[in-house]
Amino acid sequence: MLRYLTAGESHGKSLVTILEGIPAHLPLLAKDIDVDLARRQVGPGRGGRMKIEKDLVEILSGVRKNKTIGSPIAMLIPNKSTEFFNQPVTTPRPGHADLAGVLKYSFDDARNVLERASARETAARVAVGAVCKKLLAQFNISIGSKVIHVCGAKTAKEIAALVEKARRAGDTLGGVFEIVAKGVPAGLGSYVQYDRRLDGRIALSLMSIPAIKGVGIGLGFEVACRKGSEAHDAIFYEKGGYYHKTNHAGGLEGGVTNGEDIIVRAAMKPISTLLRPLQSVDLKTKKPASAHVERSDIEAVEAAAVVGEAALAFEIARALLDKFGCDSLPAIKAAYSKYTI
Ligand code: EPS
Repeated sequence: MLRYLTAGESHGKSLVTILEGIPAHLPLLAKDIDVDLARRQVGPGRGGRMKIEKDLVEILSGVRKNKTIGSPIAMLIPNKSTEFFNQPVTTPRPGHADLAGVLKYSFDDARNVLERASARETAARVAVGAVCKKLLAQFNISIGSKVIHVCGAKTAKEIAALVEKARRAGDTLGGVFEIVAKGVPAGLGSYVQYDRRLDGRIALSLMSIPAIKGVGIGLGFEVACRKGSEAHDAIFYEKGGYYHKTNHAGGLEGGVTNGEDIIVRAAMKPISTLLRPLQSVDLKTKKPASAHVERSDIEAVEAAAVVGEAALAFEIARALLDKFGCDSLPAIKAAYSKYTI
């Protein structure tokens, strides 16, 4: 069974993750992971923090002589920026976990909440996803993403102009990104139980990324407006294989992959730290006050797309190992090639 946990606060010493269930004999170097960590750091709306950090992973365990050995892979990503860690936050930001977390844990300081709720945690998820992508590449499965729009702006020029306008106004932006997995075999996931449906697992993984408010597979919400004859993908057969000429289902039918590309979109809300803050309430005095302002991004849709790739990579890798075994890469490959013949 493939699983992972992350730990670490945004301005604490470091982020850590333990990924367990990656089979033995997979070639793995830290630089394979650092490529995706770097991709997560960029974008026209990224703020000051990303100028301070240069996210690099240290693989602490699970790898010997540049190959996995089947044991848990522990990874560490240090934080350079730790200066806010001891500063209290008493005016929760609307849209952030600040108030809900303070109420949940009976805190009088939202710092205890925001340190962990911060999207900084997604660096650890990207490290996990990068390892999963290395595994998937062994089966010619690749995952990529693109930004569909940032608050309606589509081209790089339009996005840059909109970000600049928002920056001047002390405001923030959200958007939509798309992730596509190519080369995924039919038959991953299952319809027999709710928690084995791969579409459900993908939705959970995507929706749990901070700031994601909507997830759609294939046509997503648009499918509700179509007639059945325009919504479903007709089935064809040629040279020993079934195929579809359309992919409205986004590669998943009944919670099972159908051999087409997996296509997922996610909607991200605007970043909740506004430089021109919304009204809030001071946790100590209970009097009206402006929400807390700290350094933040204007928008991070490009970064969220990289996190989305990691989320999808993990879920596909987990489903692949569920089907073809989990101990040794050569044994899994042998099972896979028998299945695909
Ligand atoms: C982030 C790190 C954070 C923010 C951002 C994402 O760093 P800092 O709080 O020091 O500026 O830039 O966090 C949020 C958007 C959030 O809601 O917490 C990162 O590494 O991606």
